[in-house]
Amino acid sequence: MSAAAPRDATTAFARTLVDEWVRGGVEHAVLSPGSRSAPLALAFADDPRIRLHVHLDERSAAFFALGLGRATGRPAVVLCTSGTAAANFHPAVLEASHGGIPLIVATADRPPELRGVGAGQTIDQVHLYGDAVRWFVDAEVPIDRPGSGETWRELAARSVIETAGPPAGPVHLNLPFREPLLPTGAALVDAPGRPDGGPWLRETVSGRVLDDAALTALAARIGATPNGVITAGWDAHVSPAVVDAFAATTGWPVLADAVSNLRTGGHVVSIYDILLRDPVRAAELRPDLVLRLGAPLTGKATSQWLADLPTLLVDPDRRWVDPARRAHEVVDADTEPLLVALTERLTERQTGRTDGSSARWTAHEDRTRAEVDAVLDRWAEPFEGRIARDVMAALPDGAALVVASSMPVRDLESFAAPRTGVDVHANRGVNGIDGFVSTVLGIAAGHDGPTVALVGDLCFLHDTNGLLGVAERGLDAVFVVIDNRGGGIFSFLPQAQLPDHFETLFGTPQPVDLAALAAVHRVPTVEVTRAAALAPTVLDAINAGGVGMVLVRTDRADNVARHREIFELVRNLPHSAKKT
Ligand SMILES: Cc1ncc(C[n+]2csc(CCOP(=O)(O)OP(=O)(O)O)c2C)c(N)n1
Ligand SMILES: [Mg+2]
Repeated sequence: MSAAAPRDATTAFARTLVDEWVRGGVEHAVLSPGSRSAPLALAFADDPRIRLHVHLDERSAAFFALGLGRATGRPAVVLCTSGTAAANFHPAVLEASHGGIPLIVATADRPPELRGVGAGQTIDQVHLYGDAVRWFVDAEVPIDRPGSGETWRELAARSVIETAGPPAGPVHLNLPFREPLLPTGAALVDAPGRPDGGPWLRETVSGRVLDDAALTALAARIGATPNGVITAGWDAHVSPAVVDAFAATTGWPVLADAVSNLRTGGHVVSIYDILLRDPVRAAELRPDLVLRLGAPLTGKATSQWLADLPTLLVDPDRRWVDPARRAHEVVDADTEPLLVALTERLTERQTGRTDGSSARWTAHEDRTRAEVDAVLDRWAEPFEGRIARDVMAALPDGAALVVASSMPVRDLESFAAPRTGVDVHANRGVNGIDGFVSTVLGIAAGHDGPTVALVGDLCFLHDTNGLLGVAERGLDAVFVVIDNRGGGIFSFLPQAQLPDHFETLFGTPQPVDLAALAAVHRVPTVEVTRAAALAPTVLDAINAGGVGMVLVRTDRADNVARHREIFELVRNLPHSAKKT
């Protein structure tokens, strides 16, 4: 190479981005093969501080990166080549956006002179994901000019800040590269980072706390209401101990969805979804005020019961997740400090309420749960509600449970008992049944303990490309697949009464042998045929290590019948003698 050879800007740019991302806390990169993305692919591969995951299918790659973001709270970078590859990231970008998950999306692109002229593998990637991203940049082609290094560092460092939000969400860097794409061997353009080894940019953030007057007014309102409830959905961002202390002080129960990670503590009610299907109890238990933490509860029965009740919506990120328009007042403050401050204020007025509604609820919780559990325990054949209950109960402390959309997330809400020690994850941002296998494997890659998934057959089938190469990834995950041969959820909906169309348009059973399909990917399957065998089989599969499947077959019609039997049983339990 002669002394006059131009310095290599492309390689320097790629290595600078990776260095800056690492300084910002990025540990994982996920990529799919391609040529235009080669500069960054090589920079990731050559940096020992990065754990690199390569996935053929971009849709799977992006969901894997989403899973990493879920498990670690830090962004993974997902990289692809130009063209339709970038479009395959879209579902995961949407879930990251609506689910509030950090994710740095890097799409390689052709340089400007090759756009709009019919060049191969070229589409318009500018603002490809619309307003689903927190930040978009169509970067400049890397060139050697004074100050480029600083621009590159600022780009990567800012992407880390922007993806953290609040609210956290995806950012999109569209990165055009001009050939040559591989290192030229010439000296690199100089792009030194901060000498202390830290990121180029740091952000100072302040929490959102209510001022004194607002806090006093809110505490007065809550303190004057003995008959209130707290509801906790996903995305609540508060620790169970703080919610429990607040519940103790107000005397209010915590109706906690399993996906809130708050279904633990002495004031928690887990049986509400079944309980409130009984119109008599639903009327008896009607509160005067609702404090909502995180997203709404999942089940329809509870959400209808909550209609028209005065609701305080704690919404620190102003995400306005209030599809049924329940909110009467939006409280714009970080949940944890808000509840701590309210608990202090309320404690000054009184120490623990005895006239709160919590006692009534917990009596129902104990009694109704025992009745429901006794019926479930008597059913020897696998029942989907019991599967959800038993998987949650069987997990060792430190496990992550990833629950799929459709019936699994609903059954977990209806049937899982309170417990500590499990991190529950679900793609509830847009409730897709896509990308699930990859999300689970991404969570497994970012989580220290065992990872177990609860998923229906169609959701599992939707993303079996996520299993490509799984036996070589060194991951541990157990997929508990409920094979009811189709979409069991639709049997609960009015279309179940359309016999001419139901199976073809909604049930859609797939003629696939799931165990054989898993075997193609060298994933072993154990089939469970007795309900009582599920928990020990899941534990065995965890202990075996690697990725495995536990298959449980159920019948859709029988499943609906047994759900209804449970609801009927609860309606027929003796009601309290007291007339309301
Ligand atoms: C990407 C996507 N496509 C379609 C749907 C609509 N959908 C919701 S549930 C469901 C069926 C899921 O079946 P399965 O995973 O077997 O769970 P089950 O209903 O049997 O519990 C479908 C197609 C969706 N939520 N997401
Ligand atoms: Mg199914």
